[in-house]
Amino acid sequence: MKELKKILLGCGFLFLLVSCKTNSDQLSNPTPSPRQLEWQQMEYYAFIHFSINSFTDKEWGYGDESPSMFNPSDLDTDQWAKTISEAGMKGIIITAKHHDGFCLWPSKYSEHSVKNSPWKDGNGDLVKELSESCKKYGLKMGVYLSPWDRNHGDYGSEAYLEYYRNQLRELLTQYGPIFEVWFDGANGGDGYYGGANQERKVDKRTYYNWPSIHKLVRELQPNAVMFSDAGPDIRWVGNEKGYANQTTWSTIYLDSVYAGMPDFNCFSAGQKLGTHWVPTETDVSIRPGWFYHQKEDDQVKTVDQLWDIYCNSIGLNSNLLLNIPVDRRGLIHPNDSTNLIGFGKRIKTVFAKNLMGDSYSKSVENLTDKNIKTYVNSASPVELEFKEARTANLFVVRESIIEGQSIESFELEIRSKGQWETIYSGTTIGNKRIIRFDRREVSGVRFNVINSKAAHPKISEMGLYFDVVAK
Ligand code: FUL
Ligand code: CA
Repeated sequence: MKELKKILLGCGFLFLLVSCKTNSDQLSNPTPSPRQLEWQQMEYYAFIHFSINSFTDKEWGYGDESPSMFNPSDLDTDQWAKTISEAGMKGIIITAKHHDGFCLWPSKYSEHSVKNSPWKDGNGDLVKELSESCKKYGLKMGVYLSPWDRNHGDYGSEAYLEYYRNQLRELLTQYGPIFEVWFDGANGGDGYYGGANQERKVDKRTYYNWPSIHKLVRELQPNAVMFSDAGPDIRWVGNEKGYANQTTWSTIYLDSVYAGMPDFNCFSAGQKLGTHWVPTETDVSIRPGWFYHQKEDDQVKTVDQLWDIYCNSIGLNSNLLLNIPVDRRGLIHPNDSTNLIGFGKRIKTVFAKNLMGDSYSKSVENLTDKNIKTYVNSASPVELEFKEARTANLFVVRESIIEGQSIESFELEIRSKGQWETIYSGTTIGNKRIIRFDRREVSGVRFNVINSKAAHPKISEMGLYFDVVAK
């Protein structure tokens, strides 16, 4: 209740802030940085939660687990990378250290790591193996390094921050290019803390000295984007279910940035006149938990469920970070890989052919060239007619986000059997909007922008597709 009150108060405050700033900021038009733009085009990549929790059947380790428990029998990061690339994903973010503090690489600053585990007689480096597999399969690699550490005795003091930054330095200098650094905001308080077994609360806003951490990442990996509840580069979508907000602005008002902000709920839709470009990322697990639990072997999300998530995350101006809990052998379980590969095939099949390619309209070239730099100005409706009707049930539209995000409401009309009909009214678009509709014979498409920030919003791509599996 107290939490809810805090969130409501926070939202109220933000509302005030937004209404106060509306007039003065009317002309602000934030645009993505090159690193954000590159990240946004990745759209879909994997999260891997794998650590001691995979062996203790826990979601959050207390921090007192012995490294001897980490003992995967058949760990094979090539199997992960191969499956993930077959599923159509573009990268992998690994939990290099989760809240329990166990490190998947032999950090020279800690004994609580793979170097004291039976795996490879303590000579293994999982982050290194993964970076090599990613390279082999053309995937990018990202790292999750939990700010909260329930193992470390210094957690809560200045000395721990030095430790945290040292670890970050190792991860960002020893394993090649890193595309994303993931700062989790979770902090439950109690833990082992080097044997103290205490509750340690920190002020999430001030304790970590976020500016020093952001500076370090920029210095060591200038192309990496940083995720937290509110940025600086990417923000949390606000839930772990896989569904972005129907209205999703990539722009937000931002006064301070730190992982674990209590008012993150205010950020899920973003703000039309926001002053910073901080798009959302949707994180969700293919199973109920983030870590592997045998009892969830029959609860792996189906291809249909994953497809629904895809359309409601990537299709709502967000990127999709899909978690795969690697099992105790150190492999992606067959139930997960079957659905992942099936899902990859579904995506490939649906988007194999843009059915707008042969329209009469001259503008179609810029809309179907798969190049986000070319666009049409949508001051008047964008209307396309086809020589012959074709069966379709899915429509895609993209704004030229290089120029910012502008459209705040639109209508989609379809001509079927000679009749125009408005089949969808929506709000924001941004990087991509996917609209599914019941299959019909389509002989024309008309896209009307109703309201927009710019007088001439730019549409960079449009597509009409047929998903044979859907109705
Ligand atoms: C949360 C964590 O507490 C979960 O364990 C998981 O890592 C998820 C992605 O983020 O905040
Ligand atoms: Ca284009």
